[in-house]
Amino acid sequence: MQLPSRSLSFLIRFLVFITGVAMLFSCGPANPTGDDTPIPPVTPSVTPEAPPTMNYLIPKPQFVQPEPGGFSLTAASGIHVQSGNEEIAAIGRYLAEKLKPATGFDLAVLPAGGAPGTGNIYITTEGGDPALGEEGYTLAVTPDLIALVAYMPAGLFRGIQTLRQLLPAPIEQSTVQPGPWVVPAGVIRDQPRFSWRGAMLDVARHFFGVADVKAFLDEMAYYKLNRFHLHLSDDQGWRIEIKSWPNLTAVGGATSVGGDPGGFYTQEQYAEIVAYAQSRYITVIPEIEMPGHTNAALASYAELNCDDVARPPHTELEVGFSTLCVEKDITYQFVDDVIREVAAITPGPYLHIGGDEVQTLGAEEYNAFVQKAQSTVNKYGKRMIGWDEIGRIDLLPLTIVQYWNGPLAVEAAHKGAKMIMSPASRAYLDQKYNPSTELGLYWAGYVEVQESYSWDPATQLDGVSEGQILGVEAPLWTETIRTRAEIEYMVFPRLIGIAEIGWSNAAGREWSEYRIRLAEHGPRLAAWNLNYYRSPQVPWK
Ligand code: TNX
Repeated sequence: MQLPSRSLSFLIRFLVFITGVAMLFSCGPANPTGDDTPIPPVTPSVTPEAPPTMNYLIPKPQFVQPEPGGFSLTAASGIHVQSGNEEIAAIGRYLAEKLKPATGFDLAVLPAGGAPGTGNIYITTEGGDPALGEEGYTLAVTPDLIALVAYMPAGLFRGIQTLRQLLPAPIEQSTVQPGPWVVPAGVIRDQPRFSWRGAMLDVARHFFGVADVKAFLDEMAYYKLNRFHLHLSDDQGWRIEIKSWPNLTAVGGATSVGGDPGGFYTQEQYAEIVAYAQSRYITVIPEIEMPGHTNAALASYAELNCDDVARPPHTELEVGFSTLCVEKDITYQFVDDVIREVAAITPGPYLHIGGDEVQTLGAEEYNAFVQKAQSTVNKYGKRMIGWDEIGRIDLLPLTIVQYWNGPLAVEAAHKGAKMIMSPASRAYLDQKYNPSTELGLYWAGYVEVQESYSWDPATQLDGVSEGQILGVEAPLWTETIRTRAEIEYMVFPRLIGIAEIGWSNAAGREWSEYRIRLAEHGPRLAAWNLNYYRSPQVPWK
């Protein structure tokens, strides 16, 4: 049976805005059309009990209205996607792919001519409320139908993560599980607090290949993160092919911290990462450090040094000693070439130039250099981002400052710059959890799961208000991190809390409640074989 889509959007508005909906459902089967059209009975006639998953969503949605009963997903359920829209069809296929391993169901993805009949999933932007913005969605689950409606496809993708979390935890297993696969009934209306919800991976100190990055992106997507910052160059390694300066990877790409093996992405591999991220509605932000943190470049090309002598490779942890030669024209040719090539393979609007920890330049030299880099980034059509230290220069109106540790970012905020909040003492994923954590550093203090969750971006810094803050980002620096399992240990579960800080309202966000919800995610992380840190602060399942 086909329901006209106008009736569906009526249903959703009805569910969201009218009170007393619970009664409607508790008095017998609901008729989703709101008219008198008969609907076939639900099979099986006794719905297995719905799991309490609505209470365990992370990030916590803005509005949740539970209803009695649930929707049973069966092998006969279809995923009906708005017809004539390939982007939404791809989102439907993504959902089918995520549900297949544990259910064993090969769910059909079908073009919908309006809302489908009983037992199906419907995914559409038709009737989507513009007030939901780019990433908001409404998920209405009745015993008959799952209707996911958003204003934009990104909202549908975020809503699918909610749907995955509403299913019982075994849905994340990679082999067929017994089920049943019941989604609790109710209405969720949700949208993010901040537009910037990010994670950073340092592939310069240790290199991680495309497969590791894709796994990281999948984990980010599950928690509705939308910015992936790739730290592509540093003293110890250069990780992105630059066709006009091939030694950057031939020489600079060969090293890592501690003499470990190097590596780099070809431009094609980088494009593969960008496309994979895009398919998960994640924007990639490439970072090329300058003028400091550049020993790998200085080792690759003698002419980038003021004394024309190539530097030896640097595989120790020490920072702050290196700088491009800011007096030479060739340096600005280098900066132009690198930014041009990286901008050309980066569809997102941002390019990060680092700019931190330069101990070997005077303030004037530093300022003049960063000012020029800013013009170059702009010339190639991107918005520049830099760490705290760029707060010293005259910033263009669209330039963004990433706060990590110092007062200079606050200075930038006073000049009107927008900010990304990555306070080291809260958001740094490379800081040890406690004194017995073997991996990681501890210069910003130990960051247990509670510390990384219990803060608010809008009140973290005196004199910086919510309106200036784009959002949050958690960086993983990899001086001590060599393997995917080690990444997982430092990132999880802390990144999950950062994702909630970025998405959910500050009001009502409480560690004592969050830790219970987080515990429920343990079996999901375990189903992915994720090597997460079993913090004693969390009552893990
Ligand atoms: C500081 S954060 C750095 C990085 C290090 C990190 C280690 C920032 C802008 N600079 O170069 O990897 O500390 O925690």
